[in-house]
Amino acid sequence: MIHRLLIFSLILFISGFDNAMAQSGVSLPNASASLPFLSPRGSESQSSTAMPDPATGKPDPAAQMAWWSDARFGMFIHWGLYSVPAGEWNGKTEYGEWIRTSAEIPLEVYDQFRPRFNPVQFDADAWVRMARDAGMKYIVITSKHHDGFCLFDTKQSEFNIMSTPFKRDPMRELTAACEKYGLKFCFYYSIMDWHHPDYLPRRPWEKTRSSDGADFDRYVSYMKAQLKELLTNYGEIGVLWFDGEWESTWNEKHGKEIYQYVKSLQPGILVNNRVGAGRLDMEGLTKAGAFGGDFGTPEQQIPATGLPGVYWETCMTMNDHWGYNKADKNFKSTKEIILMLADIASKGGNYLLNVGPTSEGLFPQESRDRLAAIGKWMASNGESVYGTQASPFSQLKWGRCTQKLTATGAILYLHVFDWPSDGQLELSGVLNTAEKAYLLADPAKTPLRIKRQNDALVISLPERAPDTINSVIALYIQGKPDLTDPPGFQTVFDTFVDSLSVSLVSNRDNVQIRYSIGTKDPSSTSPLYMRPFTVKETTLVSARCFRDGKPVSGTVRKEFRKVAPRAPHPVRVEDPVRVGDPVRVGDPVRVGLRYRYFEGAWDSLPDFTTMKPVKEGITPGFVFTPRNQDDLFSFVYDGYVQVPESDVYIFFTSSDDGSCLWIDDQLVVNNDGLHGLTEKSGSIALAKGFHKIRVAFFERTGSDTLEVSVMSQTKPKQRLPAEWLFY
Ligand code: H79
Repeated sequence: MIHRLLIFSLILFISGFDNAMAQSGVSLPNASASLPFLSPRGSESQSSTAMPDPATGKPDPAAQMAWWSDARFGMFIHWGLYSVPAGEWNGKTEYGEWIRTSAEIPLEVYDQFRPRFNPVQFDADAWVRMARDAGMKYIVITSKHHDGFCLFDTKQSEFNIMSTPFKRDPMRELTAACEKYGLKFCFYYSIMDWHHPDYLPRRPWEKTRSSDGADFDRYVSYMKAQLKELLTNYGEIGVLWFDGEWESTWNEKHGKEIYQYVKSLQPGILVNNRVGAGRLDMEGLTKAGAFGGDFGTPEQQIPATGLPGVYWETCMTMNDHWGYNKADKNFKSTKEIILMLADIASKGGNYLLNVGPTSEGLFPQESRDRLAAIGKWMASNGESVYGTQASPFSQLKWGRCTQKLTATGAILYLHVFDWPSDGQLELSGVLNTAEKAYLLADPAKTPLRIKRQNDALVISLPERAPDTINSVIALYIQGKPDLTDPPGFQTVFDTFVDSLSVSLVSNRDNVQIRYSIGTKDPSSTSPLYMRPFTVKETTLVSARCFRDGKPVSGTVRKEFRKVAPRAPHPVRVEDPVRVGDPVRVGDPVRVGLRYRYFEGAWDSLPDFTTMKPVKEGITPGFVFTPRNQDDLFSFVYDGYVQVPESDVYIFFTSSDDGSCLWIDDQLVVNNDGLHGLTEKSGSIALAKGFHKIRVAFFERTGSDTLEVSVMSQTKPKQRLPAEWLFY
């Protein structure tokens, strides 16, 4: 966790926190792009056949990934028995593909959806055409979701599409249509299975469903038999997309075995990281050292930056459900989706966008509308998405960039989200000679005027943007991109109490950093940055890279604000205090914290004020004792934290599931919600002495962790010491 945080902080500080998305009126998870020149592969490997490495005889991974990486855009389809209730059960309309478990529907009752699944309107040809017309290059469909229902003709279980009134194998029809339209056909397959008698564990609420005689090894054999069917009966499959791997019965050994098995059946196939057991929650990447398949799978989120050396694909719903939900009209706009696609491509990733068809076999109208609109954009601008690499710039004020290397230089695709009002598009930090530029949406490729202004290329644009969402300019440059990002501030804190040490760094060799105080751009005579300097008042610092006395990058600016610390509480102690020592002066505070322990099923932290705890008492720190059960509980810790000096403190909680931290009744860390191990942080200025602290944590199911850490300018990040805690 610590390493990850450091790397992420570094990337964030290098790239700054410019939020171009906010300016464009759309909020995307984050705005910065990737580090230069480190995308997984060169654009030269366009071949879709994986040639074995002549030295090792093993297939070359970059060549195997080539079709997928070039594709950039695919369709996810969630379709199954859950499409019949369409999200509704017992008057509630909040469900999706998880309905069997979320609404606690017994096996026999759920089985009643089978005679009602008859998608007579299903038209494989029309589905694949809608994907193709949207510009999507592959389709990943649920061959079996967590409910265990198989959407294909399997001999391994009765619980499949052939035992519905439909009696057709939609997978066979989709295979044919994908072949016809040139899309790669791919299968989603859930490891977790709430139907198969040998799958373990049972759902906690399935009290009457015995697990006597269940044999997980036999379940793995069942999986293999089904995977064999999927990989022999439907031609060439692009990807096997596993999911539902997080329960305790699945381990890395299973993952490696299944991965090898799948590859033995189709050597060219790609397998996502969820085949293993090392996924880091919804960020979707694999823990260091764990087995991670061929690519990472962020779910419902876009990484803040590119991930050099890592193949990844963000999967995302168009509304708030994967499976069809008739009540969910909360669809993302076409604009949001197009900007996300550009954002993802600029970070070197793929976008797998979901459709949840109805049980009649139709795509919801809202999805059809969006697919058609995206397709219109892709028809003019697809060149800036397919086969591109991550942006070479860390950030661009007006949008995003993707690139393709050519024999003589590169094409930079400038995705302009915010059309400049003065018609001048500035691209800072580019030393290459520009060859030409034109709008991708202009079939005549009318050249745009380009002029040089120090380190920047300035392109003159027509008054009106050709596209209201994202107009793309193809800019041809000579030679390998010679680009310089503005310097980055390495200082973690942007507020301080007394003084702050400010440090700068450039990711480019052979440049000098010059800085100035205030908004004026640093010039060749501004102070040369040699070592960290100290600010004692609120200060705006501007910095820029120079070479041979000439600016070679744009300017970065950051304000460091002096803030007043919150006054301490009138609690005094005599030094030295050791854990367990009673405190003798002032209010009667002692080392430790008060805790309250609750039981219940929550998706986020409830308001505990009116709730009666199951237990309460004193604890030395943030531990889960005493408790009665491993799941469905909550702890609230209250007391004082004694900070050693007046300073700005960053507090962190790392928890699975949700947690929040308050200091002096102010919410500092919001890490709430149902999630795997996730770290969040927040800062607050505190005067030396005692401050109220409260930490609340809840655990639904699965593994449980709560770690509370702290750092200040003078103290590196550490677990919040027990010696600082009092009640
Ligand atoms: O098929 C769709 C969803 O039904 C499925 N994945 C997408 C593609 C999905 N299953 N579960 N979830 C989404 C959310 C589950 C999250 C959690 Fe966990 C499971 C929280 C704790 C256990 C995964 C593993 C995230 C953290 C650890």
